[in-house]
Amino acid sequence: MRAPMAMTLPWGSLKHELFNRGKKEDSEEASPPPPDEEFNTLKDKFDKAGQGQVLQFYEELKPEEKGAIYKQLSPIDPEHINKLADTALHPPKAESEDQNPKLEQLPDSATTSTIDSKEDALSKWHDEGLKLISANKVGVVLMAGGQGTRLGSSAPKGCYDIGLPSNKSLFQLQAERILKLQHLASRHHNKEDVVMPWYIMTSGPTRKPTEQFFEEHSYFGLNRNDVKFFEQGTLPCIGNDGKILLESKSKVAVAPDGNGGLYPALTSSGIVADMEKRGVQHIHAYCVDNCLVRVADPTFIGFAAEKDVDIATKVVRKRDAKESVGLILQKNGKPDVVEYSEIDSATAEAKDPRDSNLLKFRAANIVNHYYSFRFLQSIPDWAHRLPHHVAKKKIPCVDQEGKQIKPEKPNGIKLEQFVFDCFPFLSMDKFACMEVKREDEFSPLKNAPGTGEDDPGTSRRDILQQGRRFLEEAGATVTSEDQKESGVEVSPLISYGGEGLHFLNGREIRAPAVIEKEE
Ligand code: UD2
Repeated sequence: MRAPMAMTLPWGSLKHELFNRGKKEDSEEASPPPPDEEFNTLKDKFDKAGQGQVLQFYEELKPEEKGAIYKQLSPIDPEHINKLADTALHPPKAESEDQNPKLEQLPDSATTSTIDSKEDALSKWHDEGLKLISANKVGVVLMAGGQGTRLGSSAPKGCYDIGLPSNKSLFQLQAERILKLQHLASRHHNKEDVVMPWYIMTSGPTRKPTEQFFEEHSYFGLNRNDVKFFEQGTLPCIGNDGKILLESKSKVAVAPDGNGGLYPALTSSGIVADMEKRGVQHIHAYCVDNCLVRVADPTFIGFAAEKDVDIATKVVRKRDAKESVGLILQKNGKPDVVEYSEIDSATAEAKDPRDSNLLKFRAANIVNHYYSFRFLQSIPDWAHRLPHHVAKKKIPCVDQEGKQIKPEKPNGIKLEQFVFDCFPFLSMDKFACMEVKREDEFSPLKNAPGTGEDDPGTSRRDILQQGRRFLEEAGATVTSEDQKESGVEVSPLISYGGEGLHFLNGREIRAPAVIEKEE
């Protein structure tokens, strides 16, 4: 959760920003110290930028420590960091337009709702989406670099076991939805070898444990050649005095660059090139912690393809004015998102002029986006324009004497980019929004067990209740001794979204249960 005082830095023309990210957290192999001449060049660069403090302990470091900090600092441009730090710590007076941006709901032309769309429209989109999947034109991107601080788990969120009867992790549920969809598309359109490549973005802290988890579970039955891990960039943490902070005498304090780091990473890690090689034209990108996520939802893909947009996004109706979600809206005539950490209460609580029972801004972002391949190919033209958001944080670091400090209150800022900040780069006709049912498609895992909202218990509840609804729609009767255990888990390998359960028609199922075989 970002600190409420987060601010958005204005766009800078930071072309080199795209490739000027901090080095990805490299593997452990030790690097030799640099030759004196190369070290002095680096030192001059940082001294000139007033950031020489990052090398203040260099002489006392061991050779491999010298190599490590040299390697970490080399790709960083201190002048560029100064620009970001200065704007972050001394935000310029926003121009009048930004001061009172014209916020409106999205126009009806850019939105559709599965809740009140006609069945034949939905099934047309669904078939079109399955057809594109069967033609190997669809790829999946998972944003899995977040560190799940609020959840209180040190493992990557996708590894989390929300306590289902099967004990499947979020990663396994998502992998099995991909497997099932490949199978459905193959059967529906009579195609062999249907493959949806799964590109998984990690960050420094989540990379190794994520890859290990997939190895240990043999990629959940997926072909490992079609699962590619890549890493987002990092940005240095900055003290309130604008100085880059040291985590230790030989390491700069860095943090993942936000899920907006997806764009430079897709390009620099060769993922866009891999999509091109495979002929992928339609991409679904989503948030790891939503246990109900319909990975590569054919209805969503078919809808976006039919409208021929560059970006489409799914939304649910905002639960209440305080819910920690971004709001999809129109800002100065462009599609945009106002993040929960940056919204003012008047905007959050504004009522719909047409119906005072409804919030005016109720299209809640659920990090569930469609991209056209052509849009991802254009990343180098615009990624440097993505703004940086500022979060004031307590950042462990070392002081002038090299003593470790664990601050009690925010002592600096982390900079991050948001994945939806490219929406305003589009004209409204290249953008679309699809409202979906919260109970079927959104149950985020954000908070520690027992919180009572957006936590493992609500995730488990929502999956099991959905399974119960699937069975009842298929004509089964679900009974249960205990009201609290009235749900049924339906394996994604048996049903992606409730289809194919007719074999249970007329059957009585005693909850809690797991449906994982087609008798
Ligand atoms: C995100 C959305 C918010 C709302 C909410 C709903 C953004 C910027 N905000 O807020 O509008 O939709 O989710 O659940 O999308 N991630 C990375 N690298 C990072 C940071 C995050 O890959 O450096 C991933 C993370 O693993 C997750 C997704 O981005 O899959 C969202 O991250 P989060 O859960 O930290 O975002 P949150 O809940 O603050």
